Amino acid sequence: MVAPAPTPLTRTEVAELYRRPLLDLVFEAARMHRAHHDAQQVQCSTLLSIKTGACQEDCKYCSQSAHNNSDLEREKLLQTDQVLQAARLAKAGGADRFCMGAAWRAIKDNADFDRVLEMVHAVKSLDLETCGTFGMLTPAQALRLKAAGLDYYNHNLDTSPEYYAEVITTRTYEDRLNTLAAVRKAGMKVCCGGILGMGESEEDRIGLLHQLAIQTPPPESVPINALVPIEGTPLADVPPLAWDQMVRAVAVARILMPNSMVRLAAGRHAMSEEAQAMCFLAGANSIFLGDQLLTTPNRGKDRDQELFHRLGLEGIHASEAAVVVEV
Ligand code: SAM
Ligand code: DTB
Ligand code: SF4
Repeated sequence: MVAPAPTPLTRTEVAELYRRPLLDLVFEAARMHRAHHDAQQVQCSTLLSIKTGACQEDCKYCSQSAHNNSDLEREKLLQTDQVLQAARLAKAGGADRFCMGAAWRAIKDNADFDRVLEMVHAVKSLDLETCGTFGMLTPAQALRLKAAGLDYYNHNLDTSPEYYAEVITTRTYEDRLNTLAAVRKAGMKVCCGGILGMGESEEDRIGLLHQLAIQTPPPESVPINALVPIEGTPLADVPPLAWDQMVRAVAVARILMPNSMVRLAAGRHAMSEEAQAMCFLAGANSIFLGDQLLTTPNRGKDRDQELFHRLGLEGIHASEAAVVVEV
């Protein structure tokens, strides 16, 4: 007998989960986490902006959009050697994955793309996992990235389909989904999440989580970012998010995507250690490690090492590479 098709997850079900009493929700998520993962282990990625600023997209949260007035210094595409040096430092600093970000609307088939392929290949040869986020890409470009050694492609849905146009007008949700399909088809792992605290409603946060969870298969990596407010952007003065909203989002992501890595991503430096602890309990098992995200500061390794020690977490690797890196 053919098994009946599973009923699709509805947004109402996600809403019910999201609005459960906080401690019940966290308890359930922690149980799910422990059933699918080693709850002591936290995966650590380090970010590098390989091309900074002057981006054509109008993302209202971003320091790098040419439509915004942040006082960010623009920088052309780095040289492969510079990226390789940063990757060595990231490895020595305890990261297991190196993520390269470019402020592009989309990849173009030109010499810059050839250089990015070279960078990916070089970073991969250091025995690090590789991740890239370079904007929209075609199926053919996705295949070239995969062939160069890119393990993960990060491309976020950012928010609910309804709120999307309030935040970005120069591309659509559909555009994002098309790139994600190309990434998947090329055989790379998908890193896809969003940003909370952009003035969206709770219903929008639920909508985002629903969209992530109904992807087949769901993303292997789910970054939950809290908005890092940037002066000169339209979202600079949005009131900060209540701490329980991050915990709820992490917990719901964990329950709906039990096998995925859920990353407590940007915004950790503005969160209390207690709130972060609750996120780890609720199933977050990945972070960005180091002093810098793409264009904004991160908590830094020393503080994170202390936090991991306090919570009994592991995953910041003391690498032998520290000895061979010349700074
Ligand atoms: N340009 C590419 C793109 O948009 O896909 C890659 C780089 S972009 C900076 C990567 C992601 O960083 C965005 O999708 C967004 O989710 C996140 N991000 C950017 N600025 C942020 C901010 N101020 N606070 C939190 N997350 C942010
Ligand atoms: C993701 O979801 N968060 C990272 C990564 N993917 C590329 C980026 C966070 C950027 C935070 C703001 C900045 O440093 O510019
Ligand atoms: Fe450009 Fe990405 Fe920033 Fe949007 S989020 S402005 S696409 S760099």
